[in-house]
Amino acid sequence: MIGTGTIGIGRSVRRGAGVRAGILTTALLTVTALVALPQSTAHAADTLGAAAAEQGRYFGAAVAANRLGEAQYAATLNTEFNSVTPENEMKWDALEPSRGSFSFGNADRIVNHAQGRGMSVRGHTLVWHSQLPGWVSGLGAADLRSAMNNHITQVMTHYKGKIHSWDVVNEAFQDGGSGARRSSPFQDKLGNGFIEEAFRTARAADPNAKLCYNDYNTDGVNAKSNAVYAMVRDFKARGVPIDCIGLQSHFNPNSPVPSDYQANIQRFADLGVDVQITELDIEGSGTAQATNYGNVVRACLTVTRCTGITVWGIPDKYSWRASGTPLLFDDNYGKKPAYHTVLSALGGSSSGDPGGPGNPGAACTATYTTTEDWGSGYNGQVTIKAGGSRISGWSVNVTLTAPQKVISVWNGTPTWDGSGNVMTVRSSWNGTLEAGASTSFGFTVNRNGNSTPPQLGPCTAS
Ligand code: 9MR
Repeated sequence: MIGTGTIGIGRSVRRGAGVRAGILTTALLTVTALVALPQSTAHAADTLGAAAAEQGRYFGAAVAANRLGEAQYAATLNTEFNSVTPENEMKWDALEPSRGSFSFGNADRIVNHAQGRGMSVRGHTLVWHSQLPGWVSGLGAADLRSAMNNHITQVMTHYKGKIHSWDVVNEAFQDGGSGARRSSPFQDKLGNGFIEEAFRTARAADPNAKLCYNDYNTDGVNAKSNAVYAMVRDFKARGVPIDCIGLQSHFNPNSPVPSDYQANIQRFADLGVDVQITELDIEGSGTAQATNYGNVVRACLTVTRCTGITVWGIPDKYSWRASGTPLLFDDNYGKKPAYHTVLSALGGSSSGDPGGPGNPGAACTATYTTTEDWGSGYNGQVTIKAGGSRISGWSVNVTLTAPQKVISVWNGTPTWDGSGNVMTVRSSWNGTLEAGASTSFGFTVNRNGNSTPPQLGPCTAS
């Protein structure tokens, strides 16, 4: 593949001229890059989003606007996911903190980020008892009704055409065996009809958005999901607009993946609505966590109308349940076993993706140094060191700030993400390292006026 040409020239440059890249060498390497770059697009299904797309699904993540400036966060989001849900930025307290005064800035930031990269957006959430500003709870019935309808209309109009699916109403049912509605300002003052009214208002505001009812502890067949099921059946029978059910799917040892998860997804689908897994996270680690994740993905794929999966965060450290390490990426953005299981359940492949299940103990570290700097450009070197056991391959992401451009790479095989800013360098001839042994790869960058140093992702080993 591309490695042969790139590395061949890179190695000969290194031998002939050392790491010093004079003008002549740089010019030669530019030729190498011109050959290498067009061939270096990512393999179709070696990311979660690409693999899900091949199954006709999306794979999304909940994101926070204030993390988008973190290079590794953005790189992982942009590389792996093709859908986003603002984790908090579209909630009522964020969008309409005081009556009639809307603040769309943070939510817009996420929507713009997603739109610029071809990702779809889930809107979360229009009517919810939580993260509700005090002024809403204080209103009388007539005022509350008009505030609710106005909120839905204003927000959906602002994002008209940009949101794939909206969680119109969130968590309106009680836990436990009653199947009753949860007490909330909406329920208490407007009665059962508030959900129907919210959906009708939503349909009028953006007829092209899919309208979802979203809840937790409705993942298996139980009293709560039965109550939601009865509501959806009633809505469908009476022509109340509803397109989808969101199963949040927050799992932990006390609330494990139910054995009838797939059957529950299927029964909702059979009512004529899509099912989306909207907030997936599963506390745990290692193989047990991976197995649970795999089961969830397979259950969704088995039901045609299960149209997409969103995980509730990217690295564990930013999860609302960080101590339970419930996500697919560790604190350093390393791919966890659960990541590989999900990718493979989606029909993707970890092959050539170091860190895959082939060598579970494999570990490595990557460190960066600038070996030469001539103002308009520089040579970077990344040293890869094997951990406590022999490894047979490694990979590391290098994120550049546009308009910087890598013009050559040696002693490693590069591929680029869609933005052209994130370069994944995999081992080639130098993949096998004994425990504690090191190797390095290098690259030349044209600054094009930007002086930000490259950001290194974690090393993953196989
Ligand atoms: O992950 C969200 C967290 O950052 C907020 O502090 C919290 C506030 O209520 O909401 C979390 O997201 C929730 C989601 O909006 C609805 N379902 C449950 C999620 C986890 O609490």
